[in-house]
Amino acid sequence: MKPRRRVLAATTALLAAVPLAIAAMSANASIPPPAAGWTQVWGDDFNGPNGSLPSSSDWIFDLGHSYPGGPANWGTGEIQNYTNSTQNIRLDGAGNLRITALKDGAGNWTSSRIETQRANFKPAAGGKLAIEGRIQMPNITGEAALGYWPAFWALGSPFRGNYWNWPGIGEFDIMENVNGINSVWGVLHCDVAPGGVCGEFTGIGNSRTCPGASCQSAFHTYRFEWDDAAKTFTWFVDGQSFHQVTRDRVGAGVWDQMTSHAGYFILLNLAMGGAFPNALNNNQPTPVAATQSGHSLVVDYVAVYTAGGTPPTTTTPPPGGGGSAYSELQAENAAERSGGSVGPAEGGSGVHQIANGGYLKFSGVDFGSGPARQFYARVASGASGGVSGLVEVRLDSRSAAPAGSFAVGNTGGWDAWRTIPANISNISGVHDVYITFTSGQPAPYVSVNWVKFGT
Ligand SMILES: [Ca+2]
Ligand SMILES: [Ca+2]
Repeated sequence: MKPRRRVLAATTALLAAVPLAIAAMSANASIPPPAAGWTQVWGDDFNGPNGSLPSSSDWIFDLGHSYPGGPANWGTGEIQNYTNSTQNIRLDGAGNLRITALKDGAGNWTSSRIETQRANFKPAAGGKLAIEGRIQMPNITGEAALGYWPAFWALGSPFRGNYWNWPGIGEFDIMENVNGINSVWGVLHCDVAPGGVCGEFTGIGNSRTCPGASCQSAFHTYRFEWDDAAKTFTWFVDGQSFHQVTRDRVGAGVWDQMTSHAGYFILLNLAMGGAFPNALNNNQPTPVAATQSGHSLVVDYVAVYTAGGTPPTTTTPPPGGGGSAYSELQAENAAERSGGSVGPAEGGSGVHQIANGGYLKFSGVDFGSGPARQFYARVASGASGGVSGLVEVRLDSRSAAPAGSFAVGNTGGWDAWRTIPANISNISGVHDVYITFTSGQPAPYVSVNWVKFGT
């Protein structure tokens, strides 16, 4: 969401030296094999026919001027309308994703923003996580670039479906840039805003010029590493580290708040205007009349790697329930079900169109010593306007008081899946888990793919 930020850190960039222009590197490479000791756990090389969209099994398209019910202008003051038109976002047929900002005849800007379906990128306990992308920023500088704001970044998973818990859930800005300046910014957002240990809305950041050819004229590799053993976050450009934040700097409580949830999702976007580019334009609004339409953020690949550590224990629930509370409990495998119907969901199955009074029972779910404090459900809803209801967690009895719940209404359609978190009272030990559905209207209001718990 990247709210109003970085006014202080940003000023240093104006003093950055202008580097020598060097011939651009090759336009496309494939995802590099992991270094020794590392494993690639996810990636997109953006191979596909020219003019096609990036895969919706990997990416969610963020549309319009905000998340549904989220802060206006994506919390940053950016002015563009995000679309999923291939005019704004497409594969180029040469192995790259291109996100293009366009101004129409009336002066309105459009562009695109995507985020990974997966929202659980994190290192194993004691291990490392790396998020890496090979990217060329929009190839434009000077007055014609005023307002361009490309970004490659990650947000903590509890943000999805909530949208008001920033920055405690954590934000890693792996690569950000504004106004065609030859610099990459790396920033951590955390704790509370304004203020807090991350000094919001600026965050804890640093910037540097791109090595060799400018950030605009060539591809560079931007990488973020999270080391759970050393308790550090480190930012790199072309293998050179330029920023690091340690747990000691933010304190164990803030560190744990942003590292103990289910993990992070990755975003790519090209914003126009907003607080950050405005701040670097002498606090004058951007874009300006001279800002040139039609330039693209070009992404060769995004890849996620892990190394070392102890992987979390995951057990496959036996049919009918059971298993770990911290793995996905598939709705379609519930030991008992009332309401809804089993059907396809996201490549697997789910329970569709549940209404008031429905429930799912999972028998003998093991929370261990926990305690679990988070509940997540993967849900979708095509409910008509005004129709909503609760998804509730109850232990050991359908009539027990809920341990936690969230409300859900239309998510954008019965296939528009979202992971929605809720706080729950501390749970440990083994319990029968009932997911109950309560609404004031009789119409179906929610489909469920799976549920799980987190500490
Ligand atoms: Ca590629
Ligand atoms: Ca399922």
